[in-house]
Amino acid sequence: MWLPLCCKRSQTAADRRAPTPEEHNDVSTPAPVADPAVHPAWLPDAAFAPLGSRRIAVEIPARDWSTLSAQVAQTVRAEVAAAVATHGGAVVDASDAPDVALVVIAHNDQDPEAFTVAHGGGVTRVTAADPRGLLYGLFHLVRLGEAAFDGSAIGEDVERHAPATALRMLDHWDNIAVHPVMGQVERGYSGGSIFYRDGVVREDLTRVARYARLLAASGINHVAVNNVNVGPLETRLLGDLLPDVVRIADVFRPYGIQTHVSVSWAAPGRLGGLETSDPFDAGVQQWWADAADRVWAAIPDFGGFVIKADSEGQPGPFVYGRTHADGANMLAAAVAKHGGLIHWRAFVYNHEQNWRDRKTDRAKAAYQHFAPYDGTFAENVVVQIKHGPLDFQVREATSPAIAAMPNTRVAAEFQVTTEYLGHQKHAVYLGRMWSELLSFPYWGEGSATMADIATGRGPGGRAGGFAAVSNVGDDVFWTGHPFSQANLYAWGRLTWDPTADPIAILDEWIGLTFPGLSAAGRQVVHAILDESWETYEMYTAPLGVCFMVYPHSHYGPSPDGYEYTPWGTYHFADRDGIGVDRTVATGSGYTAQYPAPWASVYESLDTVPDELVLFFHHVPYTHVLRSGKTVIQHVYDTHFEGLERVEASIAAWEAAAAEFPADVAGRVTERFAEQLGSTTDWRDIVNTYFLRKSGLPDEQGRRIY
Ligand code: GCW
Repeated sequence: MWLPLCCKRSQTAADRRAPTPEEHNDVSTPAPVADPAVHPAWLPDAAFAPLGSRRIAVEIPARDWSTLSAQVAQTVRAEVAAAVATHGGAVVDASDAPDVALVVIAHNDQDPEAFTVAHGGGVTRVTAADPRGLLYGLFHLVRLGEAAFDGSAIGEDVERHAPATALRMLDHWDNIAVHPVMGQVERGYSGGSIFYRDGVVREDLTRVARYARLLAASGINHVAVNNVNVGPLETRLLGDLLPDVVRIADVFRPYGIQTHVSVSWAAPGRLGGLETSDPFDAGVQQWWADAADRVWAAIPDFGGFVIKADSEGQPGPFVYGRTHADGANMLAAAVAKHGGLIHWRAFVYNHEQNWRDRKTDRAKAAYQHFAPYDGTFAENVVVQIKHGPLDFQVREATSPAIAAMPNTRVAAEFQVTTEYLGHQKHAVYLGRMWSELLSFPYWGEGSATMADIATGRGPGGRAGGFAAVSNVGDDVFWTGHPFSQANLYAWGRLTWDPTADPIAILDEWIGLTFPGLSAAGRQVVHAILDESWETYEMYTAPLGVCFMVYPHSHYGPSPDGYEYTPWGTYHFADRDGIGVDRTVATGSGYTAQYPAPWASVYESLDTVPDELVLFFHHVPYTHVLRSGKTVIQHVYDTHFEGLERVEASIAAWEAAAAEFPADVAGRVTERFAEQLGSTTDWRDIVNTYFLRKSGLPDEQGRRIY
């Protein structure tokens, strides 16, 4: 019998047989049941109405599918069955005049996630070589709505859709044990964890199943389920808690998602009682090989390990005088025979710096630690590098390390959770920011972009993919601020197609999530979010200066918050000027880490883009930007305008709120009240700080304290 997927405890090799035709026709996969207590996000029932009112044929031949593909096939059938049951359509045979045909056919398409669409003779036809592609094709139809069936969005010519990369990942920083400082979810602003509660893995993983469905509908196919800061309890996910990982993987698999676990470099000691973690020690190597064997025996399609080593107190190979390549390659050898991946994070820097030391520049760290080892990492190591050299700031330069490793698989890492961007209390849409970063041409106009490098279209042709920290928790809206769902959605969509228009993605999200909304209502959400990243930048740290936040919480304005701490991020403001001199000529020399033309573009004050001027240079407050304004006047103007923009958003929201479901309206209104107070603090504290430091008044004589 084909057990309901949620009840299957583990996969064995025997499970990898092809399902029988009866099993294929079985729709006992639990249909996605609406839970009124949880917001449906971009998959409300109404989104399925155009599809679900059609006559739909699903043809998936019985074949020797992997367990993953076989279960996704079941999901496609279950989704279709649920949609037609709700919206009055029917599941029909291919010969019985369907309106929609979802077909797995022998294809020479090499990509199991690709699909094609075409519309002709009144039939919308989706084909794929593998059920996984068919699932993405199905969600493509859902996104298009009516336009998928009337010939307007899908034409007669066969159109192929395929993801830019096979590695489209979300990393959870969820802790099993509630961390005394970081809580259940590190940098989580959406309640508790959907996986864990108070020291145990949840019995009921229904939320995880719903999450898996949302992720599949946005394009995500890999999830790491625990924090990269791995505590003693979380280390046990490789040991006695492995059955819990099996349960989680079982819930993700039907939606084509592979599960990864973050591991601790100290695991051989913590779990195996070994006295060393030296990667050159045969006992350590054996311990990891055994651990990998155990994990893959339990979860044959397990994705691999994520590791944060020698970073912010996490142990790593440095203690043994070994390099990150030594460490990563040892783990890679342990998982290679299982087809596993090692995501080795490049977030390595000295967090015990002395603020008096003006030579050490944290921005240089990732490049210094990793670039020299380019070409020495094993084929199944993905070096995961944050998009900027610091830490997910609202504005920082792109990481030069990403472009420095053509012979290494590099994944670009982003943050969907808004650690430095308002904690999902502020309405901030990140699609436009990510899109700008992803399209950054590392060797100048028209050259390979960050997205090209990550997807294997860069100089060395190696694909590492995309990873981002999730913003989801057990909150009824998933993301605290209901509008922060747009970020999760956009992340998935951009990993599938990093060249997609982020504003079109925003509109797509609005249309799916608020199906009954008038055009005016949709326009209000659009207007609030459209340039909200720029707005947030306006009222927070100016011109790429970074980190003017309260230490630890990273929320709210504290201009000197990090200035005299060991974390190594400074702005050096004095009475004359501000900014970090990262030039070769007079500063830390960081600009030399970039290829041409950026090394010289950033080096010179004449060519550095305004928005990054304080990231690269220390300048007087009277320095005239390319915009024609002085730095000081830019600071004042943007901070006044930033708050005005938020006030305008609030006014627009208040006029439209009644059109939204009461729960959404209530939450958004509450968040705006917080955002208004916080933005006012930002404006006044940053302006006052600059006025007091510089003594230079605002040209417009506005009130500064
Ligand atoms: O952004 C910083 C966060 C830490 C986080 C770290 C990382 C998981 O403040 O909370 O730790 O980055 O990326 O590892």
